[in-house]
Amino acid sequence: MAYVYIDGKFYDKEHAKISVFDHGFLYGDGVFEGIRAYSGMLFRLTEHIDRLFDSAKVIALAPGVSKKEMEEIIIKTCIKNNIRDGYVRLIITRGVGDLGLNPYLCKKASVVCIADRISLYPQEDYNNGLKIITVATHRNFNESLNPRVKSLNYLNNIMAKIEAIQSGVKEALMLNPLGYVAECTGDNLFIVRKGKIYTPSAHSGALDGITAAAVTELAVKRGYEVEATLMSRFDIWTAEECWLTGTAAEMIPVISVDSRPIGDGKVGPIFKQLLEDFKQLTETTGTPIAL
Ligand code: PXG
Repeated sequence: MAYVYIDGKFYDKEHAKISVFDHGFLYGDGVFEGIRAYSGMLFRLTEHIDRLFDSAKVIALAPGVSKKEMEEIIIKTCIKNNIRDGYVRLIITRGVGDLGLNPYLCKKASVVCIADRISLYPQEDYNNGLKIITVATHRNFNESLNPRVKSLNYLNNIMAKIEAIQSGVKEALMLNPLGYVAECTGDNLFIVRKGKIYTPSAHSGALDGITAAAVTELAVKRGYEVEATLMSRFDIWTAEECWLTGTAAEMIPVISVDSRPIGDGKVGPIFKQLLEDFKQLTETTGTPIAL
């Protein structure tokens, strides 16, 4: 039986419900995080809680709990669900309000925590690599809904995902409004060009990926130069390697972008090396699931 935390109480899965008047449901007004547990430890928990609170701050949403309390909520939910390896979905919604946009009429934010399992792609995609395409749906302007906000309004990414799937591939490369490379629908992107590693810079229209930061640290430790920069599709098409990072997808190789094989069209050596380092990191570091 799975138990879901909602505003201070646990409910079994069937009874875990939020009001239809919650602005998270009515308007996508809220923020979320996805966190992984490996071997009884929550990977980069502080970073996820910090990002959640930053997202909330940007949309002027008071979480109603402290960061310390949020950490306890996550750990308690994992314990309640016997999670040692799994996935935590943490949500703050604007809360119940009127049938009108005004968030100031919502009395209190709601906090929801789900601890479950997640698997985005079959193992063969991790072994052989993904083929992806650029889609026509761009990431939002930073000045509208900044893609650094992990908000409950994911339609921008869902529209891109629909385009990819309708074209027969599983993931979409998204550009920013100026045509520079931003990210994929739920993952950050890396390439290797002439032995150096590149990823789109902070203002390119991507989420500040926590997995991406970890992989960057690992690459630097291995002696690679990693540059966060403006990237165009030229850089990707002519790269030797490409891969995606994300909490849900972890690290997944990309072997073709817009029908151009990346490098020799096979999973590359730098990816394989960093994947081993990443597995080691996730198995040996993190916040223990214990109170
Ligand atoms: N970009 C976007 C748009 C994301 O949503 C990432 C990059 C990777 O960030 P992290 O910090 O996780 O390395 C994300 C995160 C899902 C799912 O259900 C997606 C994410 C996280 C958890 C679950 O597809 N994306």
